[in-house]
Order: sequence, then C-alpha cells, then structure tokens
Amino acid sequence: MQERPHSKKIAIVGMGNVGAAFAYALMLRRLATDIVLIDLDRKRAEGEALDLRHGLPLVGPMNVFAGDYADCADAAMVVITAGANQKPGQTRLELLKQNAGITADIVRRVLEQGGKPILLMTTNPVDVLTRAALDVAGSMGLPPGRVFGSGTVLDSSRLRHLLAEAAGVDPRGVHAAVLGEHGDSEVCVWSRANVSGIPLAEALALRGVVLDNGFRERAATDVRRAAYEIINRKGYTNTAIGVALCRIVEAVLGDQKSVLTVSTDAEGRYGLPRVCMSLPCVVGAGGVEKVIDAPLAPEEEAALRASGEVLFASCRSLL
Ligand code: 6V0
Repeated sequence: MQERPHSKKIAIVGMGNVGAAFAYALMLRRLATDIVLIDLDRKRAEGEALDLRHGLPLVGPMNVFAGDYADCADAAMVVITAGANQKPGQTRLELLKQNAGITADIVRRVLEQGGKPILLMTTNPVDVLTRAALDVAGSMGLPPGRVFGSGTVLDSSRLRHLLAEAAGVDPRGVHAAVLGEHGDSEVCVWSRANVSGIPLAEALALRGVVLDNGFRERAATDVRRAAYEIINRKGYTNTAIGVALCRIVEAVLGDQKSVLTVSTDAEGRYGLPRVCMSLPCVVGAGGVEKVIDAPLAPEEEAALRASGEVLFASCRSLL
C-alpha cells in the first residue's frame, strides 16, 4: 500500500463558477483540513473565502482562506479551474492557445514552490490542457501519475444517472463508463455496463425498457449534450462538476484506489496517439496509480481511437 498523503490541504486555482461550487462541496464534505482559494481576481477569492468561512460553525473546523502560490508548497492537491472565457471575435483555437498558456503558467508557479502536489485539471478543453500540464510538470520532475484531468468523471456520472432513472434504481449501483474525450467524441461503454453485476439489458428489461440501438443513441446524445442543455438554461455548469471533483479528491486523500474515468496519458493504449483522455484509472494517494486496459467491444475501441484522433489534432494545433 502506498503512503497516504499527510497534508489534507487543497488549493483551488480559479475561483469562478466551478471553483466556487467545488470549494463549497469540498467544505460540506469535510474532506480537507485547509482549502486555499487562488484567483487572478484576488478580491473574488477573498469574497468566496469569507462567504464559506461564515458556514464553518455549522459544518466543522477547517482553514478556508484566499491565498497565493506560496500556499501550494505543502498542498496535497492543486485543482486548476482557472481559464479565460471566449471574447467576441476570438476563435476557439485562439482561446485554446490562451488557456494552454494560462495552464502552463499556473503549473510552473505551483511547482516552483517546491512541493510535489497532485495536479487535477478541470479547465476545458480538459484533455488537451491535461496534456499541456503534463508536459510542463514532467519537465519540472513531477511523476506523470500526479497530473491528470477530471475528464469524463462527470459524463460517466451523467450516464449513470440517466440509466438509473430508466431502470428505476439507486444510481450508485449503476456501473457505466464514458471514456475518451470529455466532449463530442466521447464513448459510452455499453459492453460493460451493469447494475450491481446484473447486465444492463436485464436490469432495464425489468422495467420494460429495451436496450437497443435507439436507446443507446438517445442516451449517448443526452450525455453528450447535457452541458449545452444546462448552459442554455443557467449560463454555465458548476454544481455536478464540483461534486465530481470532490469524488476525485476523496479517492486521493483517502488512498481509496477508486476506479474513475479521469483523463490520463493514453499514448500507446488501444493504439492511441500522444494524447490525454479518459480511461478507467485506479486513483489513490499517488494520483493515477494504474490504467486498466479493459477489453472493449470492437466498435468501442474504434470510437476510442477516433476520439484520440480528434484530441491529437487539437494538441497539434497548439504547436
Ligand atoms: P469562470 O467563472 O469564468 O471562472 C474562471 C476563473 O479563472 C475566473 O475567476 C478568473 O479570474 C480565473 N482566472 C483566469 N485566469 C487565471 C489565472 N491565470 N490565474 C488564476 N485565476 C485565473 O469559469 P467557470 O468557473 O465557469 O469554468 C472554469 C473552467 O472549467 C472552464 O474552462 C470551463 O469550461 C471548465 N469546466 C470544466 C468541466 C469539466 O467537466 N472538465 C465542467 C464545467 C466547466
């Protein structure tokens, strides 16, 4: 067994919608002893810290404060949710380049403090930026397993929620994964989906639902479009990603060896090029401790490789 991290300090870089929702969930879950909030907009971080602190008498003792990069020296994890928003007239590629620059700068500044925290990327496009973060962190001596992205942990949760509703069961018993890109080319792994060991088709049949191609396509589209549906209504997504980030933090701080679909270096697996994407990973105190090369159906493997090509093209556009 690997040693558990002694520090339970979590630093969050980027105190926008996602950072704030994550900090709130983290506080309520009482997973951390210290929560440091860092943002370019220092006042915003201070405001969030004050607001959160006023809830501490009702939650329990912990240190919640606005800080800076020096506070990352002894952090167990640094969660990066910072990014620029698309400006009028700015292309997606320009935004990508800007956010890759922001990511590289943040990773450098965190690691210059001398610690070896686990870096968890959230900023989109999360797989491309995880690759960028890995490159910088690797050049500064951080082992590769200590840098990964939230990837499709949220998408897998969305799929599980949808299947649980269809089967009429507790979503925690639904085991289903979305792999590949956190985005349009993501892949729902139907060949392995089950409800507490009962094949998905049988579990759905108990409710008269047929797991046919039509069902699969509708479900995959709903999962893929979920973020757009939420953004069309409230302008951004933040609460479920906040909970997903907490789940990842829980796995690391508790050395839980949880199998989560985080975004990791996928090069060479399933014939994939040099990209980061979500695969089933064992997540514990060391970060991504193992990638599970589970056999997939041939069409799922092909879809995963197609997703790899999409991501590879994005990574190359940064060069
Ligand atoms: P937001 O509300 O605009 O917040 C971004 C924050 O980053 C702002 O407070 C900025 O001041 C701050 N910031 C910008 N540059 C820097 C910097 N160099 N250093 C420190 N802080 C900086 O965005 P929101 O919180 O809504 O989203 C953040 C990112 O998360 C975006 O890229 C989203 O696309 C992404 N999401 C990723 C998800 C996932 O599943 N991976 C899910 C939802 C959103």
